[in-house]
Amino acid sequence: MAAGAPSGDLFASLDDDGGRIDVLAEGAVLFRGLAAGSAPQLMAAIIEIAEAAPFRHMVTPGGHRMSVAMTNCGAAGWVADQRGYRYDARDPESGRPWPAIPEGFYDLAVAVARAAGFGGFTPNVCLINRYEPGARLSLHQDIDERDFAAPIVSVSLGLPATFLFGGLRRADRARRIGLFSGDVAVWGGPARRVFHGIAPLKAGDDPLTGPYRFNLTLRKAF
Ligand code: MD6
Ligand code: FE
Repeated sequence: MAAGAPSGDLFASLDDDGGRIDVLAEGAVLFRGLAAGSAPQLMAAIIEIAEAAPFRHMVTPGGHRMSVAMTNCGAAGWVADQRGYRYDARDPESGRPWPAIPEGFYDLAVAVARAAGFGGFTPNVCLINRYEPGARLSLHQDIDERDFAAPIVSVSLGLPATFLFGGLRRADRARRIGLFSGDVAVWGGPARRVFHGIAPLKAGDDPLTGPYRFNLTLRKAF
């Protein structure tokens, strides 16, 4: 963990001079810049994963080619195709198991979840999203996991993005929240099923990721 990382319960950590913490909703906590120090190592691990399981633009059951490119690591990976959305133990492109979750991803997710009040988080999958300029993620809920008691830990790397944070109904008005490289969010509890998305990425040149934004989401899928 980076120096100054929050530890212990959330409210104690608010009193530390570690970093800024934004509470988006009950159960949704954003640790600003927490992973900034480890971003180069996280990025190196993403490159290694993508050598074994390349980024690809999945096609949704409705026939829409996603503008976000995705890959996965862990015991299963999230996939979309004509048949639907699911977690699959194998990469459909290669027929091979997905690469393992790097220790650095796992340890970060467990520690940040604990700091947000979710002790005992044992993620077994990690989705990796890559955004190029104009790429977006439309409003969605993450409901393909079996266990909604476990939170999701989300790490942003590279170019900034605007996160759309809605409510429990698709029509609920979404707040717009800036996400920057190194920001780590934990969502669980009542916030676990809120609708959310990413606005079209603005072009830029990040020292670490060049023209891209990456996002890791660590989950307990089953
Ligand atoms: C992204 N994130 O930041 C997309 N889902 O690129 C998500 O869709 C997401 O950040 C569930 C929980 C946290 C997230
Ligand atoms: Fe999501």
